[in-house]
Amino acid sequence: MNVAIWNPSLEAVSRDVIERIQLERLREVVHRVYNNNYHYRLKMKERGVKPEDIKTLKDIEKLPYTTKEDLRELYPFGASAVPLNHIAEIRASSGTTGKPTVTLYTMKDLENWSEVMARSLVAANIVKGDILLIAYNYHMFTGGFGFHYGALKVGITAIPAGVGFTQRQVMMIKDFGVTAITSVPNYAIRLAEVAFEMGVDPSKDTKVRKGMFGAAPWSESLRKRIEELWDMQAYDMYGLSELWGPGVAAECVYKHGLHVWEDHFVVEVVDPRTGDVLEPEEKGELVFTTLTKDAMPLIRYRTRDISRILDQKQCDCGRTHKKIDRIQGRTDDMFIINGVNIWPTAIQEVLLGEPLIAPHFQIVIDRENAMDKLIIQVESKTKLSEEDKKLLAKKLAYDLREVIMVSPIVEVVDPGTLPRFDGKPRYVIDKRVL
Ligand code: DLL
Repeated sequence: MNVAIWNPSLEAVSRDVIERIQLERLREVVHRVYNNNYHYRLKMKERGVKPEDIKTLKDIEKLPYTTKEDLRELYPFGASAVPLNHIAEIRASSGTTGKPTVTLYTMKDLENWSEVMARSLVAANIVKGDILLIAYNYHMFTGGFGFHYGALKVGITAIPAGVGFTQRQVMMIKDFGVTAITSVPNYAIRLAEVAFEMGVDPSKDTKVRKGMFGAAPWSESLRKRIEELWDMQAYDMYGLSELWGPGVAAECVYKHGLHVWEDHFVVEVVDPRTGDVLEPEEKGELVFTTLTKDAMPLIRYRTRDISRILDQKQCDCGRTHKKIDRIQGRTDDMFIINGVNIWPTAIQEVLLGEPLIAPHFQIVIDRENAMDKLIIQVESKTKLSEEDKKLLAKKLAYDLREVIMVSPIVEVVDPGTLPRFDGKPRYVIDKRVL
């Protein structure tokens, strides 16, 4: 297997060295926020913890958590640890409710962000010589710029395609000889769909053989679909705006978990209800402490993303940084049907395991006679007779029940009838709250 490493002197060092770097940086960042940010100083005082109390990595557990609500309260610049004239870039989340969360970057941040992005791209074997279509939004979203900065650092040719104008994107893929693409996972399907409409078979008529996808949860079955449609290797990329953006953790060519760049972040997994720290392999909420973020360091930031730290066996790629499992969903993405917790990715996994089904579905939750009703609408790949639709729906309802423990109503609909998303997909329509 072709294993390229961007920065072996930091990515493939012994655990001792990584942990030494982490402890040194952790102590430094805790001192820095305590001295430069009234919010952290107050929270640490409330907990009775001082910077000098951080003597080992385990002592991180003494520190208070930071939440999205904290960041909203600190809008716009209250989470900053540097004077405003040191800020090189300001971004803000789209924020569906209330105030957006702001992320600030100094030049040092942009340099470090480029570094973790370079590592992530190279981990997915996207290297100098590749031509990368960046089909992420380039406005306030971190996807477009993050990949762009990383690509420039590695020497990859970047095409800042943005989202939408899908026919034009297909044309560029063909005409510019694009070898790799990056986008939200569902957009890779959309691109293929439009390519076929234009008489272009992505697996035969394009040079795209690699892709890196993230920004929304996706399943192993969706990965298989993308890989088949494009004849490509598809890798997972994780990140969030509060921690620069993409580039927090990335899959290597072995596709068995995502390496967290541990010289920049300390990762913990905690019980989302109690906040108790969990052991490796135990599933819970990811919590990150930033070690090198300059403008806006974050201490024990609660992501609401569900995953687990994988057992510490060294990866065959040679990297020694800990791996996390693919994101299973968010604590706030999960919905509850008559008391049972369900994540959309579990539904996606079952639906796409069925070869007759296209990767487009919608989950509608409604209430009838005080009971919740789960309706799953899904497109077939080709147009089916009414009778075949019913048979397929019945089979899917049965398969889903086995996995999610709730009996859904499945409706198989014609190809091309459900909404498409160029950005993050919105799979769930909850009519109980409308
Ligand atoms: O989505 C940054 C990003 C851009 C990551 C491009 C990867 C690729 P936000 O808009 O702040 O930032 O959204 C962050 O998206 O907390 C997760 O819930 C979700 N997410 C991000 N990557 C993945 C992934 C960007 N690989 C939120 N799998 C995170 C599942 C993901 N969910």
